[in-house]
Amino acid sequence: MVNGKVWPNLHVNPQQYRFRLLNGSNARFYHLQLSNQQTFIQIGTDGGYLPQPVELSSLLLAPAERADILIDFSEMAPGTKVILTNNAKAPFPDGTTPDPQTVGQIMQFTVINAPVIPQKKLPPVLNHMPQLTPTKTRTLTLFELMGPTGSLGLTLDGQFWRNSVSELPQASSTEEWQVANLTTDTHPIHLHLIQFLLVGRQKFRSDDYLRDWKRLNQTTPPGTPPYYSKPKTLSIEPYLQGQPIAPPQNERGWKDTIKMYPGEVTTIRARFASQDGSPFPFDPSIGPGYVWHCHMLEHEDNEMMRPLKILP
Ligand SMILES: [Cu+2]
Repeated sequence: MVNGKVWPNLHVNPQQYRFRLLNGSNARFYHLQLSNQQTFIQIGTDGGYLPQPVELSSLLLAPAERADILIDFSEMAPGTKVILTNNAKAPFPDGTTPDPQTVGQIMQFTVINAPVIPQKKLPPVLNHMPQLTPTKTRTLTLFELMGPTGSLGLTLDGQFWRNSVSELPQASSTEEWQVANLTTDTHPIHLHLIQFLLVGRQKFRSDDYLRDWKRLNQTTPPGTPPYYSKPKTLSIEPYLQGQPIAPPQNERGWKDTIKMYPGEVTTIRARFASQDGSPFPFDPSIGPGYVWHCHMLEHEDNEMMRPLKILP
């Protein structure tokens, strides 16, 4: 469904169009492509322009992620129909392939007979990203609570929403968050209040880390309810595998929601200040405070959300 319509058609002039995409689905990821295999250009992410325009043949968009893209219809003859398709498995990444006749189709464009409007050339540089230097590093986990008959829910660091606040960044400080995904799903992790930068991702021995993390931490009280209160940090360094994976070109802009893949540690740098680095024009330490959470609705409403309190 696009803007409230199922499989809509949009008549387009033979020219370049700008589309601002938001994945508003509960849990479904979209891996978008054009049916004529044409490439398109991404110019923006969640929080503004990318450093440079990025040419893409496909785009993976998780729930709550945004993308600012340009599609050029100027080379297409009037009457041409192009379909925006999706082949992302659900749940992502190991679920079932979408039916090409239903959720495999998003919308159709039909090129109409109209004069071609010459397009403006894109500037080579769209935005300048700052170098963020962290003064604190946190290692956190995406953690599935398992019971004798299977999953009991998804959590951040094994904690419930109601457990005391554990993420309390100082206003105007920069923190590096290394988030180890110990589950089998990709989670779009969203921080409120600020935009952050992706440092990179890296594979790690998640089974060994999970085993050692459970040894280090005890459930409170043991058994039921099976949550972890004030979990201790387990260094991720000894478990890392291979080389760090640099951010893809189209994830090098400001983000507030980032895909965290299974078996990977995702590292972000967050400056708890205005986007330009200046102090907030308000007191962010005043309640009720903020949150960070997975943006899949069924996860965030089942404990995969935690308070985020800013210290003055
Ligand atoms: Cu999730």
